Amino acid sequence: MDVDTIAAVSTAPGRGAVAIVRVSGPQAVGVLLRLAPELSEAPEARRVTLVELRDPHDGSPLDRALATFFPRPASYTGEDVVELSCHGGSLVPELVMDACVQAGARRADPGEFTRRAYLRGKVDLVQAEAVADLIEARSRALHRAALTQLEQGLSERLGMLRGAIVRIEALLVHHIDFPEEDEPPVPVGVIVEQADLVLAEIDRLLATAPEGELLREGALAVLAGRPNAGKSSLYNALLGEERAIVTEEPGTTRDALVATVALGGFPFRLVDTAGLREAGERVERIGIEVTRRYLERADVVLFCVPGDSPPTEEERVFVRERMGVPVVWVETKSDLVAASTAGAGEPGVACRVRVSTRTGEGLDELRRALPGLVYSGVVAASPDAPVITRRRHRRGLEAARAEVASFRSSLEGGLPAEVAASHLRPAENALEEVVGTIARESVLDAVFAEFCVGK
Ligand SMILES: Nc1nc2c(ncn2[C@@H]2O[C@H](COP(=O)(O)OP(=O)(O)O)[C@@H](O)[C@H]2O)c(=O)[nH]1
Ligand SMILES: [Mg+2]
Repeated sequence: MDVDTIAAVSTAPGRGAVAIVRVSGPQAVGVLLRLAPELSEAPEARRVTLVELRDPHDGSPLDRALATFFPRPASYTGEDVVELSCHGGSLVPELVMDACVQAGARRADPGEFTRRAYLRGKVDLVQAEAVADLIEARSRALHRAALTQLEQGLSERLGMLRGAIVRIEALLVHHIDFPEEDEPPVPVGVIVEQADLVLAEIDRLLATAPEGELLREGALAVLAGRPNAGKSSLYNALLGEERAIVTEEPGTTRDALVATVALGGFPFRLVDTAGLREAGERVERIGIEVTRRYLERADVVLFCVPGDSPPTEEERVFVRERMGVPVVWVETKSDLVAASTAGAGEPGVACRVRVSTRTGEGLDELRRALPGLVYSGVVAASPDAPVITRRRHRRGLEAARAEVASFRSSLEGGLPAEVAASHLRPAENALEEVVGTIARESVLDAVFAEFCVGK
């Protein structure tokens, strides 16, 4: 195969003690030998070797680095890989990169190392995506789901499903090819039963998709409540930094602020909004409109009511109107008043928490309560069970499900076995495309586009 050799800085840019330049391809060792003329041959495999890196053109010194050679196929990409651990910062890694290019390597595209790993069968497509998730993960929950995918938990499950469909095809053969065979065909009822088992398993996986996709995106948690209720203070406290402006003047937060934060180990997109009330001023009115739009999409609402002033009728109506979305009644400024029962027993309230951003009271309780309100299914499921975290997976499973369902109804409806069976191959293909056993270029482009350079 005629492949070029690629190189990239695999560590994050910026100041850092060490940076790793990764080189992969048939010329990986050649590139190293041109950068480290003191070496006369490839260094020992998978052993760290101290080398002086020099500019391939004029021999001027670039850095002292540690070189590790991973011969194919036992490397990340399945090709010859050389990793150079050089000094970090903005200059040295770039100088080493330039030298690699002079020595014959090409700068890698985003995700190209993992794409090569996929093309050489080192990982399947679901595992490749898990690598991206692992890098992106900011919560332990996504971290865990990604690790399960990396360990092929999801791929194995999809493979088992495909195997079950192939077995159904085999059962049908008796109906199609050998009508005169001595062996009696398997009764239609038995085949339908098998199809039902496949459908049930697909449904079990699909049921994890809503929460699984939230694991990657973060559940939308919207802070709402009257102006001055303490929303922005709570937003800052949950983020652990001063992002929203806190003032004594009502109506300061006019735009919505959104930040991703892990709460109780699960990812949330926390939204601070303008206060809810009929506003006179135009800018504030727009802010309130924005708030309403966020509320419509919210996965959970943190409804803030200051403990030192009783809830109004409008506020109680507001909570009742949040049908289908869990509402946390957050009694704010708990340092100002003794415990109250406001919000208790209020219809629509999923739980009540008293918080104070002054004393920190209730903040941990709130953090712990939130995941259970949004991620209850995933929390309840065994932690290592595979979870559908991507639209791509869901679409593939839905396509497979539709085909198996058509197969089942055709067979039951008395259509000829070969007509019914025509749905099985597309079902298998849909599953294979998720795992990446078969892949269209456009699918690969979409999967690897979200990677960073060097992965
Ligand atoms: N005592 C006390 N005051 C608070 C607390 N949280 C917020 N405040 C004050 O309440 C006022 C309004 O807070 P802010 O977060 O801007 O409310 P928002 O309009 O709902 O965003 C500010 O003066 C805050 O200092 C709290 O927990 N205890
Ligand atoms: Mg505010």
